[in-house]
Amino acid sequence: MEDKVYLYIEVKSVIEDTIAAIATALGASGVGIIRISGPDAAKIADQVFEGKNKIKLRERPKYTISYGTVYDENKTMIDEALALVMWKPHSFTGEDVIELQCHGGTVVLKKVLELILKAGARLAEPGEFSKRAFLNGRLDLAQAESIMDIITAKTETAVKMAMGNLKGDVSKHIKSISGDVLELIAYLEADIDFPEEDFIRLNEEEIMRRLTRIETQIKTVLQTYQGGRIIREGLKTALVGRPNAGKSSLLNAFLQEERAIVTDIPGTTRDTIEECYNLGGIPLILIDTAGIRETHDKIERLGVARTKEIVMAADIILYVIDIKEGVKEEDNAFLSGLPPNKVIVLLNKIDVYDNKVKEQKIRGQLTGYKVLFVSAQENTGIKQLEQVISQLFFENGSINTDKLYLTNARQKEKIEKALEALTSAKTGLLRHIPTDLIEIDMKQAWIYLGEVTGESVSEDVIDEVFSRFCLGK
Ligand SMILES: Nc1nc2c(ncn2[C@@H]2O[C@H](COP(=O)(O)OP(=O)(O)OP(=O)(O)O)[C@@H](O)[C@H]2O)c(=O)[nH]1
Ligand SMILES: [Mg+2]
Repeated sequence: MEDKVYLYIEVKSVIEDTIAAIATALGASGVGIIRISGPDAAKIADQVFEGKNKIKLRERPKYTISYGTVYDENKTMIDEALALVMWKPHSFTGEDVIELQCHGGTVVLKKVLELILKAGARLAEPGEFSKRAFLNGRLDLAQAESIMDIITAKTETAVKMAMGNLKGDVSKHIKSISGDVLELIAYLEADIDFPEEDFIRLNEEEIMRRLTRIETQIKTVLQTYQGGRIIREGLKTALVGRPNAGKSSLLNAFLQEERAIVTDIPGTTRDTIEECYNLGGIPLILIDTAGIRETHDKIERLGVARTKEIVMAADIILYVIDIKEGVKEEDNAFLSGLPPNKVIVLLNKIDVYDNKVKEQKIRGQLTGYKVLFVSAQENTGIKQLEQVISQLFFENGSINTDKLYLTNARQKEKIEKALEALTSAKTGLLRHIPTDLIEIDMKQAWIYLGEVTGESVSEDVIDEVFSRFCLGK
């Protein structure tokens, strides 16, 4: 444990260079921003930027803006720009930061960046600005990770949730749990170190009670991950079935536009089509696939193979059957290979079908599956389908945005490991093994929880987290 904390301190002390990167997306746009951060930020910026008022940036008060010109080494004008100054520690990174707002063209921005690098800055690695913010104590690790969630959010709900995490919702909760773990460790430690002394001791029953309470809290956090991941990444929903069942028509019905080609020729869809649809804040990633059948057509065969891959990775499989055709052998064969809890069977084309007797028979053939009757053509049953989907994943069928959702896979993994360590401590306690061995498990749990927020974390973990960020963030 000490090793890890020590490493963290060591990393903190090595920031001495100044980094720069283009912080905005490259392409034609009104404004493009270059961010410079580090002890020489102003000195470097002063070499390429000249304010109209002739005042050096390093002499400007914090949070001021200067209008001026960027020149190259031959005093040739490269661009007009605005320079923002932020002195440490009052900046995102906690260091001196200069931001140059130039015109947004790729060539101009790259040229200005090149000049800044020549003047002594180093090109920032992906996520390095955020990494510095973390190392300078501006953000903890879980908060830093939520920045990427905000950038990549697919719906407003996802942004709202990521904002909550940036404010520290996850961190606060995890820190409170890890505080309870630490308190228990302190009791155990006192018992080991001062066995003779007279102080309030926790008996085994009480230790077990507290361990179980912590375990329940951790489990509750972990349970929110499925919902959190869906809000962040979207729910992969595959439309699958035999050719002509109406998969592409259903995609179009969801999107309310003619996105996919629909014909009465079986085998119309060859490649997969993916579209995002906002289902009350849940990003539904609808994937239309090639109808499954044995075929000699080379392209169609590849399409069918792709359908099978998509199905394996899907969160929900909407298995579409043309109700006029009924359930065929191929349907049973395909359905039997799928996990029933992921499948919703859609009996499509009810607009041209009113055989109640046969309907009952079809239902009987599909016991164990959720079955819905729909019509892509007349848009019947789509709302009901939406409700069924949201109820599968969220209590009361809707997202409670006030609730904490764990969204990050790395954080989840660490919390799972903390849970394992706690469970092992409980098993040890039941077997009456010596207290110092139980304490080892407890400390391990505490370290894992600390790795979520970055309180106890190694350099490797830090590098791993920030390498997933985009350039300039
Ligand atoms: N009456 C009726 N016809 C439908 C409905 N849905 C689809 N169809 C028709 O069924 C035919 C096939 O529809 P598609 O959506 O192309 O079927 P698909 O499952 O995507 O077929 P493949 O791409 O070949 O696998 C078309 O002629 C559609 O107009 C429906 O709800 N009612
Ligand atoms: Mg199709």
